[in-house]
This record gives sequence, C-alpha cells and structure tokens, in this order.
Amino acid sequence: MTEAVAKGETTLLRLACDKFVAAYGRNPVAAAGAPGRVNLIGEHVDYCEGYVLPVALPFLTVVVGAYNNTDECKILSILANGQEATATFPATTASVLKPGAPAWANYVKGVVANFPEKVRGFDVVIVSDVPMGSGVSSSASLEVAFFTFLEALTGTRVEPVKKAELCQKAEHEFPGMPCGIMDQFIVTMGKKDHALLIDCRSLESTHIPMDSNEAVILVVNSNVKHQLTGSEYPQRRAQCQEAAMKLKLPSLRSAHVEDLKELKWLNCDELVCKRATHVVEEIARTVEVAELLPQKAFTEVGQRFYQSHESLSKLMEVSCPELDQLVSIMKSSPGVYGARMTGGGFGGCAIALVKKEYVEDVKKKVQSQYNGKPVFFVCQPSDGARILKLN
Ligand code: GAF
Repeated sequence: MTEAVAKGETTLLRLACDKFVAAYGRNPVAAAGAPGRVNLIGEHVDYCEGYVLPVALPFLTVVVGAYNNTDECKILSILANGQEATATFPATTASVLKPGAPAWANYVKGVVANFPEKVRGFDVVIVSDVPMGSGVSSSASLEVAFFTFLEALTGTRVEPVKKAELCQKAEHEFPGMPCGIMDQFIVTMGKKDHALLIDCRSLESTHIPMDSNEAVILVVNSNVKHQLTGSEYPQRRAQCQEAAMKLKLPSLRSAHVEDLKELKWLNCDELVCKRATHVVEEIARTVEVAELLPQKAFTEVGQRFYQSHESLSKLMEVSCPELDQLVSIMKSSPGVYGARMTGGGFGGCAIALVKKEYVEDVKKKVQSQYNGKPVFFVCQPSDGARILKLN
C-alpha cells in the first residue's frame, strides 16, 4: 500500500540550503514555504464568487535564495524524484517579463512580474513534496512560496488577501490558467487544525475548527494525472458566466433556485443550465457543511459530500471513471460518512470523511478493488505560507 508522507519543513529547508550551497557556492539569505491544499467542499464555485471550504496540507514547497548582483534570475528546481530542472530569465529591474519556455518556470516568472516592487537578479533553489498533477494545488503552492520568498528577500510585505490575488493574477497571465481565488487564498491563509470558509465575493474568510479525534479526512490519489490548462476548465467558467449574464446577475453567487427555472424559460443551453444548477446547489451545501462540521454532524456532512460528487460528475461533468470508482468503493465501506472528488477534477484526488477507527479498513478495500494504483494520506490541516528562518 502506498502512503504519501510529508517530509516536513526542517528536512525540506535543509535539502534546499544544501543544494543552494552546492549550486551557487554560497549560503542563501532568504527562505519561504507554502503548502498544498485539499478542498472539503465548494467545488467549481470560486470563479462564480461562491463559498469554498479548503484545508492547507503539510506538504510544502520551499524556496531559498539570495541576490546575485546580475540582471538575471536563476532557478534550480529539484523535483520529487531527484531530477533537476533549471530556468533563467531577466530581472524585472532589467526587462518586462513575458511567458515562455520552459512552461513550469511561468509559475515563477508570473509571480516576479506581479510582485509590487521591481526585483533585482537572484539565484534560487526550489524543493517541494507537494504531489504534482494530483489536484492538491502544487501550482498555487509554488506561486505563493515564491511570492513569500520575494517578501523575505526584498523586505516588502504584502497583506495576505492582496498576495493571494496577485498570485492568482500571475497564474492567469503566465501559465494562462483562468483559475478562481481558492487555491492561492488557502495556501496563503491556512491554519493548523482548521479548514477555511472563504467567501469568494467579499474575500472575507473564517477559520473552522477541525477536530480529528473521531473522524478524519482520508485523501486518495487516483493517480490519474490532472491537467487544468486545457480547454475544459475555461469552458466551465465561460458556461457559468453565460448563465449569470442570461439572468442579468453579476455572478451565479447571486442566483437562487427559482432562477434556475427562469434559465429554462429563457431557452438557455442545456449544458449551461446543468452547470448553473451545480453552482447554486454546491454553494448552499458548502455553507451548510461549514456549520455542520464543528457540530460533529458527520452523517449530514457526508450526505453533502456524496451530493457534491454526484453533481460534479453529472451536472458539472468534471469527474472521470477512476474518481467515480473511488467514491463508489468508499461509499460501500463501513465507517465512511461521505466521499467526493476534490479540486478541479479530470483526475487527481478523492476524499472521504471516515470514522477514525475504520481508516485502515477503507484503505485496504480501496487497495483491493480500485482498478488503478491509489496513494493514500490522512489530511492534517496545516499552516499556510510563511517566511522561514535560516540558521
Ligand atoms: C482548480 C482552480 F484552480 C480553483 O480555482 C478551483 O476552481 C478548483 O479548480 C475547482 O474548485 O483548483
């Protein structure tokens, strides 16, 4: 059975510093880290100004570096399998940055370009144990870790909501992914032992305590690589915008169940109606779960997880056979209150709310029945981005 185990901040920081000394022949002077995330509920609603309820994970991207007295930014990225990738681009004091090859460096370049101050040339090393292409937001983790590193390097501090917005803008402009605000927001503002209810319209947020003594969130990676920069995600976003426009609303957040009937009378495209139905109902479920979770009303939370999955699969059409299979296996496992896909979909992870003493049984059942190769971890709600101390 394969478990994903977080290496921990100290180990990742030591690894990054050792690599920096080996690559550049001196010590780094600034360091920062930012986590990955799973979303408990509120899927494909952040770009409709809805409510979302994500959790930051213990998996971390760590960035260390120092100025290099040149006009170039040099990046050395150490991948999880030990492979190394490099990229070099001009400092913003010397040039205006544009997206380009290699594609992975656009996440970093976009952040440098959107940092509120011009940045001089630097050398950095990036290490990360956030699973890539698994729907746990390795991209937002990289963006926010890099932004926080630039804060440490330059001494400029940016207020957290603004920071999340700038990192989201970086992702829109450089990798070209029209994401909502959820990932950058939770990666910036996660808190140990808490989920975060984010109102994606007002950008106000509330930490919701998560007591894992009785029930835990089991995360199962389907190992189907999820890739959101293709056309499906932008299409869903555009369909939701079309529904809001038809209803003459600023976004689907302002829509009510009765408006869904109106969409039909307006002869709205069937797919657009399905997407809008998902969004309106998912926003309501999310607010309910944020209330039910601290009351330990696990059965009721679990019902909403199943409803959310069904809706993502049938109305939003962002699931895949592997995620549907994982949810159905977990649904028939004793001790499971509810299960659903999490994140953007088309692969990535499923989560389940499980009675603590049943976790090992659920894992065994998934291991024996799932057609793919599952990777498991129990979600430990963790802190968001932070500047790290160097010794
Ligand atoms: C991806 C996006 F980046 C988020 O903004 C969000 O829309 C999510 O998919 C779906 O809830 O992670």
